[in-house]
Amino acid sequence: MVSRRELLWGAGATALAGGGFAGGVLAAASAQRQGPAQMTMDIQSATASILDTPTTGLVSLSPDRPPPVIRLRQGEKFSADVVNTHGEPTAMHWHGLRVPNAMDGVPYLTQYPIQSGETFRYEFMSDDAGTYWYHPHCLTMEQMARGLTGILVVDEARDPGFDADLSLNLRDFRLNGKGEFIKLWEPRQAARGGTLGTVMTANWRQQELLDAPTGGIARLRVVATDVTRIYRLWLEGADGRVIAWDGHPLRTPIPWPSREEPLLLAAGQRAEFSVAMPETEGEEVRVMTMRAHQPHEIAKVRAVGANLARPLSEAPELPANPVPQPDLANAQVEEFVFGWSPEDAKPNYGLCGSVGYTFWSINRRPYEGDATPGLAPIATLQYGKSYIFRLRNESPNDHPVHLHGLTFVPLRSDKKPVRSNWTDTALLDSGETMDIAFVASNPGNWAFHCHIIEHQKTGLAGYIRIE
Ligand SMILES: [Cu+2]
Repeated sequence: MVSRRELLWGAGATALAGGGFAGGVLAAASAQRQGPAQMTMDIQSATASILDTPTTGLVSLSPDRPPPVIRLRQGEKFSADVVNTHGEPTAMHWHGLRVPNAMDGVPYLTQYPIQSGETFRYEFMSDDAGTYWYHPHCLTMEQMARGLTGILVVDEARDPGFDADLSLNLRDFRLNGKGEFIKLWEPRQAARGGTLGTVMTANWRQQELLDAPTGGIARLRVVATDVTRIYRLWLEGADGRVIAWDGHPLRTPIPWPSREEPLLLAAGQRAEFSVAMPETEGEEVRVMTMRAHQPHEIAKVRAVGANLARPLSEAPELPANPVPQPDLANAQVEEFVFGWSPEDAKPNYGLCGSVGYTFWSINRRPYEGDATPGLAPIATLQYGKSYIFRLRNESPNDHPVHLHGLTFVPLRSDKKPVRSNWTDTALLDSGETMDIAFVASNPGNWAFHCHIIEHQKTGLAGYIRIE
């Protein structure tokens, strides 16, 4: 059995220097850390108790814990040796980070799959601080659905000064009452909104409990790493502010969510909150979401220790990340249509999984598969130029569309007000057309796909080239 302490070591709260709140992290994370961080990520089978009985057949980086929160520091080199002892091919992607193309972890597009027994070294530096995540981009429906989705935090070059730094990795598992995996997805759901899990978790726990100083200001990072679900989030029992969205400090405010107006967090997206902890020790802040149309408490943050009595007005400010501003007056418009497109798939020669049929397409073209010889980009962009992508969802389902290697800003939508916050994953509602803008500032071949993994694996994928 995994003790609660060990689970926290793996995935929950992380201590700030001198803080003393729960746990360490896998990469060197403290303010005292010197020089480049190096770590080994050993992909392997895992067993852990998500229900009352142990669940086997999980995939993680240790035998009995969730994938850890990996921390690196803004502007410092990071390197990770991904060691594959799992038996299936894999490749690691760093969702939201503007890494060099060769480090992006997309099989056949940026590297060959890491086969069992092989090691691949990823090395990069992030100019952007904030909350990101990592997951394999090969056999994704197998490996992600079985647990291999972890939070990646890039700490600001200068510590902003929160009293606690907490992370929640939200994801579901498809388990029966005995804790055994059931069929990971259903084709009839893949052709619609996607197959939801049966057990909702935060940090692989059904009722996660984190600690933060009484009366302090906690930074709470919430990451939707589920393969399907669009979370509807709010917090109860505390006042606070939404401070960052998809890794980046807000440019346009997002209101503090409530049950009536929850924050929608789609698969792949992240939100950060400044939370004014209760001033009475033992009181709890409840992290809520909707489950089957009912409010559901997914985690709690408990006030511990002496009252710091720090008002919310003293909440730290986050410095902006150095994302290049698109030149809208001279931007070139490219149009993309996301739609339905059932057909039998063409043969896929790759090692990273093909389901043999498609439901979805971009520009009427279902993705031919990672390893298809001569696979062409769906758009070719000129390095350094500004672009507006007009994203049209002609399907009756929602699609969180993710662009690798770049950070973009939503400009406008024909269905809802959009906020001009930097992001890498835009939730397109059914029937919606949204314009997004960015500078083609990172050369290479960048995957562009829906983050409902069943949609991605059944055609809603492609890549763009910046040259
Ligand atoms: Cu989708």
